[in-house]
Amino acid sequence: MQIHSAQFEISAPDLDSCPESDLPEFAFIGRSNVGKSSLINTLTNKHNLAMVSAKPGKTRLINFFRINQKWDLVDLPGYGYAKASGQTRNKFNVMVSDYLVKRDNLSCVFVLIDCRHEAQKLDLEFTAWLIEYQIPFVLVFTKTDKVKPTIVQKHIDYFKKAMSEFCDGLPRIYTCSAKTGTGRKEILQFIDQAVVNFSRY
Ligand SMILES: Nc1nc2c(ncn2[C@@H]2O[C@H](COP(=O)(O)OP(=O)(O)O)[C@@H](O)[C@H]2O)c(=O)[nH]1
Ligand SMILES: [Mg+2]
Repeated sequence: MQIHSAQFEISAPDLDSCPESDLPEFAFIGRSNVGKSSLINTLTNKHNLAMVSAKPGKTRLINFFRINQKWDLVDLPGYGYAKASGQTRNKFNVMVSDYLVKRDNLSCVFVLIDCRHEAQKLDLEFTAWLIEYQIPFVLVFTKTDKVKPTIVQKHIDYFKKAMSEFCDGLPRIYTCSAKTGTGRKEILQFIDQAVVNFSRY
């Protein structure tokens, strides 16, 4: 897929404030610092598109970007937002889970995982939660340029093994590097296909 246009659309503080839309949505989520903004910029070829999500006050909002006038990329707040107090964190979780569970035009969630670490409890818990709620998702292991391919593979295998404890099949898995552009083509190809299937449906 070629990216012809990518524009920031709107930020929403909760599900009710999300724009009405019939276009398929692809939501990106992961722990903060996982490389989400970098991946969004790489995918869209816009080197400060996701900057808007990093502006003070926007990091805890659902940010919508319209791509090629055909689909929406949705930047979700990082889960496990460590600095938020109990009440803020709770509100944030409700907002994200509300969006993920109830958004009708959500096509797929991209769960970003830092390939440099062994499977983290929070990431596993989140994938288990997605499975429980039957929300379609794929895994994206980020920052692959930072470690040797054997380490990347070891961490992917470990994650798969941990997931097999609570899930039958396994999700689609991608690897990416915002530095080298690895994985960009494959991820965009997957979205392209999902957009076609979504229109048919
Ligand atoms: N080497 C390398 N660094 C990356 C990559 N992706 C992100 N980073 C760096 O990791 C840090 C966090 O990235 P950012 O995209 O802001 O993460 P976010 O908090 O998930 O949005 C920044 O310093 C990025 O430059 C990558 O693929 N390779
Ligand atoms: Mg960011």
